[in-house]
Amino acid sequence: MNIVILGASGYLGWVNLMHFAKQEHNVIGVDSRLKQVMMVKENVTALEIEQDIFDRFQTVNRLLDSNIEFLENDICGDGILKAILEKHEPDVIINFSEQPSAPFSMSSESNALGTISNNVMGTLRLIYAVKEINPDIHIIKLGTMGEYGAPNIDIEEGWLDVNHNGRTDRMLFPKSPHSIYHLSKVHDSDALAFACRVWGLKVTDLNQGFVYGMHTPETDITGLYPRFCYDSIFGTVLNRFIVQAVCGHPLTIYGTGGQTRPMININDTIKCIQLAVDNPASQGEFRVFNQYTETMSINTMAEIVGMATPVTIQNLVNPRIESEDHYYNPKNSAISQLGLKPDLLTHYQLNRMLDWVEERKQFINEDLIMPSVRW
Ligand code: USQ
Repeated sequence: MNIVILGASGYLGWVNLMHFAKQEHNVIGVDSRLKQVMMVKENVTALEIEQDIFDRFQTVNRLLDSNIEFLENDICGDGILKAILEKHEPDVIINFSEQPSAPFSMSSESNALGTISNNVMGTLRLIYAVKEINPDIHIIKLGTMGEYGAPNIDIEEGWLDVNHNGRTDRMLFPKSPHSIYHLSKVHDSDALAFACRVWGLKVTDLNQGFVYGMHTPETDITGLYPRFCYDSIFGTVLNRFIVQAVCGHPLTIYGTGGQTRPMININDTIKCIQLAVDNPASQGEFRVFNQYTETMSINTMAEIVGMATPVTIQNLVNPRIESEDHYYNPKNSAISQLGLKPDLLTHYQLNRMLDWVEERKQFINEDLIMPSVRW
């Protein structure tokens, strides 16, 4: 199979790239280095010391006996993606190539505009490229559970059966995002649903919870880990708590910590994407998976970390506008029906992560931990 992975050097793109390359697929990784540029702009660093991306790909090819091709391209550019599709004839395109941070998107008007234009334009370029070059290509797109917000009703998987004034229809589930970043993903989903409805494309939209961890079978073989952020802009909450626990910083609970969030281990992300690749959407189908394996309040996360290692806790004034006490009952049966066997957050998982961070403790910059962006 020919697989194009957009956003191939990012936290999720990197581990998926290695996973598919090891299976002897033809894998083409595309990345614009946007994340590195943003990290320099925000003056933050990741915990893993980064090699040059071309060196990294060569190392993976040597260690996994794979033949990944890396293209440094911005898919928002005119004709770039069409040329890639014409040359490499993918069966599936997996799109991770988006500005991924809610705080970054809320840090200034210009970063809000940059987030919307990068993410939505990339999605539209993808739609037009697939429509014109080969509408049979299966698009797998990373969306987010944050598109739904926290409504006071059960959250279905993308679609809702509505009965209104005696008539029924199946409609896209209403969205209530709480950051410009999450809003950009709502626009993406709407655009992809449109492309399925009007042009018959086939799309799987993965509404993913926040991801934690750094270990996958391929990182264990290669020792090449994904970019692991723990700063307040790009780091996700559990990864941050683990770093904070290791360096003895109080765990930064925003507000009361009563907010409940969907989460998924990085290795389960790969398993879900494999399931989506193996079971493609049908022509004209806009298929949505709620891609998370468990939900937990921020307080419970902090307690679980505290059971594995001594921690102190700091309840900060919440820098975000979000409910800290809410109903939350999203459905996620699609991926389990396809056969996902999840790796939940166990003490084994937690201790592995703590050990990995402990080995890199000298690189932790505590100045990056406290939140710097307010909504
Ligand atoms: N939080 C804390 N303390 C922290 C950091 C975060 O209490 O030090 C809280 C936040 O207030 C929020 C929750 O933890 O309620 C999650 O925050 P996050 O920064 O881990 O994740 P978020 O901004 O929601 O976005 C992340 C990813 C994004 C993905 C999304 C899935 O960055 O790419 O789409 O998780 S979801 O959680 O469903 O929105």
